[in-house]
Amino acid sequence: MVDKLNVYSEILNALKHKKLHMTLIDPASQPVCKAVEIAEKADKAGTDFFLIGGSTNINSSLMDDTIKEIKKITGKRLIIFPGSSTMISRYADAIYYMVLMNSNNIDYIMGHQVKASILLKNLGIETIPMGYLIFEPGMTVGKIGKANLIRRDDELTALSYALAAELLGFKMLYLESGSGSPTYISENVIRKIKEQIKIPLIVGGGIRTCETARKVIEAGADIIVTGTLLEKSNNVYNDLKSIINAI
Ligand code: 1GP
Repeated sequence: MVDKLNVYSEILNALKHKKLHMTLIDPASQPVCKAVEIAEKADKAGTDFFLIGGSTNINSSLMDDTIKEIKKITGKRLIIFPGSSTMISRYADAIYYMVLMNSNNIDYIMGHQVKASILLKNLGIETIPMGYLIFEPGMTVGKIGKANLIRRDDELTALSYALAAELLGFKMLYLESGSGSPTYISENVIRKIKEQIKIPLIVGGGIRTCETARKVIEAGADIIVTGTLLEKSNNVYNDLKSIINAI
């Protein structure tokens, strides 16, 4: 039987050999059957992990259905990428236990985490503590999360948050420009942060081409996340394959 409590170790082990790609599936963006179709193609294209979640219109029953169905077609790990404490599914392999560090709303800093803690403990689900930073333009998650958006070129503020994340003991750091963003996290910001922190660095938002993926990885990202590309693409397999090859 696969040990349920080792997703973080699997990520660290995989990072010893290569950069990683994570496929984000937002259950609110399409019917479950379409989410499964996307996941199947992403799996074949070589994605490493699946993130399931989003900012709005998702409850635990939709999370359950989506995760259960995707598990039927892949052996890869499914990690909850929660927008709130109501998006927990017992069927996931792990959850990013995130703190939106630059939120102006205490709910996203310590509210949802506290609301979910007893359930998470009872389910025995692996939690991966993660610092989450939202940059301009932020898109939906920036608005919902009441983020005090970090300017795209503000390396000093970004670095201050990143160091705080590591000093607080977070096991990963996620730099987000927002799903569907027209821009992606600046290479200078990624480079500056990567020089100073040791925890794995995830970058997402606005990555739609292999050129962008390569730039983000070369700047120092350990893991890239793509979501919107897969929802909009007419050829998920090819588009994703070229990004995964690039990284
Ligand atoms: C959103 O970073 C992810 O949380 C993915 O963004 O949908 O723009 O790929 P995209």
